[in-house]
Amino acid sequence: MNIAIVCYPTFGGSGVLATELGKVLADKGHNIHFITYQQPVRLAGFHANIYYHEVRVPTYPLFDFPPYETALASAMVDVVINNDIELLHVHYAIPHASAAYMAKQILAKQGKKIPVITTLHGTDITLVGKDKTYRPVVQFSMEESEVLTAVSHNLKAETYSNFEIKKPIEVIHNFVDVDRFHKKPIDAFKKMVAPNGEKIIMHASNFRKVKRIQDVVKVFMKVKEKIPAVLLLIGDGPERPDIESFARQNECQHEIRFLGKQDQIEDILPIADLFLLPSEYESFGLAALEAMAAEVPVISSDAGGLPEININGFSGFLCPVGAVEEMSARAIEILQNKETHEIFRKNALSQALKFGIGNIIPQYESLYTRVIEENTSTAS
Ligand code: GMT
Repeated sequence: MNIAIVCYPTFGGSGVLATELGKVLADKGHNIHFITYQQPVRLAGFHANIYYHEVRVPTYPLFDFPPYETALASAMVDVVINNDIELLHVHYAIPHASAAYMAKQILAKQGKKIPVITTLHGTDITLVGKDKTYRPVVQFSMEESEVLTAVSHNLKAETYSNFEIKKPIEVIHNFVDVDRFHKKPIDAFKKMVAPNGEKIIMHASNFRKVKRIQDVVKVFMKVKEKIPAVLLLIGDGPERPDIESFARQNECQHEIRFLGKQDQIEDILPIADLFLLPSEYESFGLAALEAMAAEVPVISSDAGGLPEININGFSGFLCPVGAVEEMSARAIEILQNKETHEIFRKNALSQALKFGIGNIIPQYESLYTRVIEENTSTAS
C-alpha cells in the first residue's frame, strides 16, 4: 500500500507512535510517506520504503502567524498526486484532520478521491480540542474523516462526552516493539548513574503540567528515606525549571539527573528499577508501555487509559492522581524485596507483549485495506 502519514515530528507520544507505525509498515513492504515540518525524532537513518516530505511555511511580513495548516494541506495534495497515495493517515486532530479535509476537497476537484483516517491521541480531545477556540473545526473535521480511531477505550469515551460525534470510533491501542526495548542493561551506564548500587527510578515525558512531575520527585524523596535511590528524568519542557528549583529546595538535586530529550530511550529504560507516571490524565501512556517492554514495573496514576495498560498489582500499581503517600508505599513494596521486584519485572514484560507489534499492526493493516477497498468501490 502507498500510505501518507501526517504527524508532529517532536518527542510527544503521538509523533513517536506515528513514526514507529510508519517504520513497521515500511518493514512489511508498504511505501510510507511522512508529511510534517521537521524530520521526526524517531526517524533516523535510511529505509528503502520511507519517504519524508517537509512542509515549508514561507514567512512574509504580513504573517504574524505563518499559515501552517494551509502549507500542510498543499503538501498533502502534492504528495498524494505525485506518489499515488491511497490513504491519508493523520495523527492528532489539530490541525492535521482539518488540513486533510481541505486536501481531500482539493483532490476531489482534480478527480482523485482520497480517504482520511484520523487517529485521536489525547490532548487533541481532552485539552486543546475541546477549547472553544478549536472545537467547531475539530468536531467538523473528525466527522469528515472516513474513519476515526482512538488509542484507548477511555479516549473514545472522552471523545463522545466532549463532542457531538455520531460516527463510530474504532479503538486501536498503541503498540511497542518489545524486541527493541527488552535489552540487557548497559552496565557501564548503570554504574555511572548508580555507583553504589542505588535503585534507579525513572520518568520520561514532555514535562508538561499534566504529567505532575512534582509528584515524581515527592515519591522519590519518600522512597529514598527507606532505600538508596537515584532519579533519572528524561525529556524536557515547560515544567523543568520549576522541578529543578523544587529539587534544590528539598535538597535532593544531587540525586536527580536530568537527561534531557533522548531519542535512544531503549538504551536508557533497561537500567531502571521502577518507572513513575503519576499524570493528571493520560489517554494511553506510551512511555509507561515502553518501560514495561524494557521489563520495568510501573507506578502510575489511575487516570484516563492507564488502567488499560498498567494492571494494578501485576505490572505495577495504579494509584489515585496525587496520592503521593500511596505511590511511595507501593514503590517501596516493589523495590525492597528482590523476589517481588523480579515478579513485577516479568509481569511488566508479559503485559507489554500484549501490545506488541504482532498484535496491533495487523489491526492497522486490515483497517487500511478495508478503507482503501471501500474508497475504490465508491470511486468507480
Ligand atoms: O502528553 C504527551 O506525552 C504527548 C501527547 C501527544 O499527543 O503527543 O501524548 C498523547 O498521545 C500518546 C500517544 O498516543 C499517549 O500515549 C499519551 O497518553 C497522550 N497524552 C495525554 O493524553 C496527556
